Amino acid sequence: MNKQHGVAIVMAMGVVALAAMAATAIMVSQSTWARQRQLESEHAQALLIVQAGVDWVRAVLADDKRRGNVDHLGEPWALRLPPMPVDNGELAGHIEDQQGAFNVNGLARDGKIDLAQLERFKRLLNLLDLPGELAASLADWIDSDRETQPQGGAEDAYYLSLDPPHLAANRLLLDVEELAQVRGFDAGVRARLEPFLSALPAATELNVNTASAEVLAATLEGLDLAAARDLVASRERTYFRDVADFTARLPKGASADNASISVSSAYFMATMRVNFGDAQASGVALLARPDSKWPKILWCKTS
Ligand SMILES: [Ca+2]
Ligand SMILES: [Ca+2]
Repeated sequence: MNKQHGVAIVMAMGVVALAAMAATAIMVSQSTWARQRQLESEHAQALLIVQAGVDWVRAVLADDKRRGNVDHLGEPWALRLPPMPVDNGELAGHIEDQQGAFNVNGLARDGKIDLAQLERFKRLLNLLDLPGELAASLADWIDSDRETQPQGGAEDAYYLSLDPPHLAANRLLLDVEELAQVRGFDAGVRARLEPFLSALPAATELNVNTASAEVLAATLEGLDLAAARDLVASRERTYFRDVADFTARLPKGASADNASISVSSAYFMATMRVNFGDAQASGVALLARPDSKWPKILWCKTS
């Protein structure tokens, strides 16, 4: 074989090899692209199922309202259902009463701190072994003035010293996640505290039928955590029919401010998780249920 012939053969082999490589590369990229497109389409469908799930929750809550005004954990909306099969996937979700949590937005009324509610929040922090100064920082974040609360308060001067600088919000929280911006509410504090909190668009009563022992102990005068747990155990046997039933069943020495408690709720959180094909989607929606009206979506976050 002469040298020229050899070069021609090697080049021809190269051309064939490169053509094959190019063809493979195109096929790979086409299939990745097709795969990507398929995942996007499945994710879009999963999001539609999340939305359908939120509408399902609204129907459940509307139906519950027609059945009566008392809301308790033995009702259908509070059930933890197994994931529901949907075509090519499944939907799992649950509903939580937001008036069973401590509503941080009750700390201020018309921009002014509600001192009784601030004391209750301090009690909750104490029960959870968290520093009491957090109450002052949160109060300043929400109150409309720019004067710093004693013991741990923080207004613009503090937030302007941060990088990047910002201002105190001086309004109600839109969502509990906003606590991340408030002085002292680091990830560890939030993980401990957030299961007990809600951030509703107005001050609300605490639903004693759905509140945790911790929040009950924080809200009621003279009720320690052990007594609050007994009260929850008693509630699991027989829910509280009304506020009078609740106060009659309080242990000696404990007292409630009747204006701050209730046995019914108007705010709920729906949490949805969907698997569809190979895609996943999730959604969280805050729902308001005004009297005899279809529940409203106040906000909905999906991913
Ligand atoms: Ca303020
Ligand atoms: Ca202030």
